[in-house]
Amino acid sequence: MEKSKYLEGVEKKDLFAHGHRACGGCGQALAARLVADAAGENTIACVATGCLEVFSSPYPDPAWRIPFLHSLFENAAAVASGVEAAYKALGKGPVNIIAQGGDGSTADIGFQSISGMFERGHNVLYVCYDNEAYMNTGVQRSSFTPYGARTTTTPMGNRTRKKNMPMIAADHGIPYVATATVDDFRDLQKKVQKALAIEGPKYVHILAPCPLGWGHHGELTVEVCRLAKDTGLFPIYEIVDGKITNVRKIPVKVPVEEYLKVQGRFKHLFKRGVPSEEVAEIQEIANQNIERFNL
Ligand SMILES: Cc1ncc(C[n+]2csc(CCOP(=O)(O)OP(=O)(O)O)c2C)c(N)n1
Ligand SMILES: [Mg+2]
Repeated sequence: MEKSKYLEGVEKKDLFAHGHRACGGCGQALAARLVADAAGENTIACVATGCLEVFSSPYPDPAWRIPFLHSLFENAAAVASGVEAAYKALGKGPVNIIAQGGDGSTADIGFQSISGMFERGHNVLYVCYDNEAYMNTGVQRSSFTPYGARTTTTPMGNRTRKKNMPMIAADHGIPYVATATVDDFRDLQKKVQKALAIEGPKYVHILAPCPLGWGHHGELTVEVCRLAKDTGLFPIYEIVDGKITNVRKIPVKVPVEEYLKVQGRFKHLFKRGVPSEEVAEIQEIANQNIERFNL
């Protein structure tokens, strides 16, 4: 393939480089880059349909500098399982295999192929980029959409609570599960490397704010992550061999209002600045997390 003009000057170590079409401030683009660079060159990315695949793979300027396989919306984990089995059968490797998908892919349509991959014990890391809705097709609700959030299919605010995927993953008995956000590069990359060093199926769940779908300014993506953690709405922890460990303690607890008010998707919860009763419900969710994980 002819080298694109966009590739001039790209250093070899940028394994997810420029040449992608993500929106400014896209949490998922940042996360994908951090994951690729943490994993290193000896890595194969198996990516489900979704924003990441669409903005990172257009010919002739793909952002990936590692082998990249685009699967369907529902089967990144099944494809990654096949790649791992093929490497084993051919006696090749070792190689890092990272299945990657959005929240819709992970929580909903790809759920059974992830469960199968965990249950069969494939040596694959699954990374979920959680932007809490189906962004690629126009911000429809997924089962990771939080309570109260407005999406195009929940115009009055989502009525259900977010599915707890890290716990569901851990309950498969897999050796490593972790949560991370894109405001703490070092923590995220350490978790990817730790996961890849462990034999068997691993799951890393990354909160990846979407300025378009969440209605925050792109430059606030990192701040939004910090607020998600400091309110207790997105707990940071690892589960190693079934035991919750390395829980990030909240330095100063922040009321959920601070998190909700910077995002357009929660604007309807404040009538003339006054919080509605849904805000109290969301605070209750945060309080339950604080208690459950001892944040
Ligand atoms: C079987 C099937 N149904 C629907 C679609 C359309 N589709 C493509 S991507 C997508 C949403 C992706 O959402 P998510 O996994 O959260 O990723 P995001 O775009 O938010 O990063 C949908 C509904 C599809 N490609 N295949
Ligand atoms: Mg999504």
